[in-house]
Amino acid sequence: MDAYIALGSNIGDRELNLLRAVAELGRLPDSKVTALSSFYETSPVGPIAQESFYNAVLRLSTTLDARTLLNRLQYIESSIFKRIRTIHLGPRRMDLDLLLYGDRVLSEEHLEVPHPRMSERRFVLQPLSEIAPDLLHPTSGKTIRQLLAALTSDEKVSKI
Ligand code: PH2
Ligand code: MG
Ligand code: MG
Repeated sequence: MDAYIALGSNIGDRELNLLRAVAELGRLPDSKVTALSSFYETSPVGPIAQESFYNAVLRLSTTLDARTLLNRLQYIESSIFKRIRTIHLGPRRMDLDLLLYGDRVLSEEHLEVPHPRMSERRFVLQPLSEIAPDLLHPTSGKTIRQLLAALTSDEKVSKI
């Protein structure tokens, strides 16, 4: 299965954090990183004033099921990056979000794919369109390129 994962960091050495996360994702069992976007510096989105983020997206070819993969992402956040869940949408050393799991549509507790906010976020769509512009978003039926073109927000997203 091809899964797409968004990476974000706005505490510490943001570039090093992304590199480390890519390496850890590549070490997951029965999984291989098959595409990686550029790294982007992005203005923080949401209600909290915080440092700018570095964001990226990668494709993982994996035989792990979606729930197991999600647990693995959370384990990397907490064990490698010592993330403690405090402020919702607040600063973090590493945030790993499961965007898409093949063309599955899942709506379970803590496991929603496609990620419910991905279509509004330039910091997700810009890197995703770099590696998968023609991929169909399973619920809207639009391509990633089309979703990106439809955005009106003026978030800053620049390649580093
Ligand atoms: N993540 C958030 C909230 N806001 N803004 C940017 N630019 N990048 C993020 O990864 C991000 C955010 C919550 O997960
Ligand atoms: Mg997130
Ligand atoms: Mg998250």
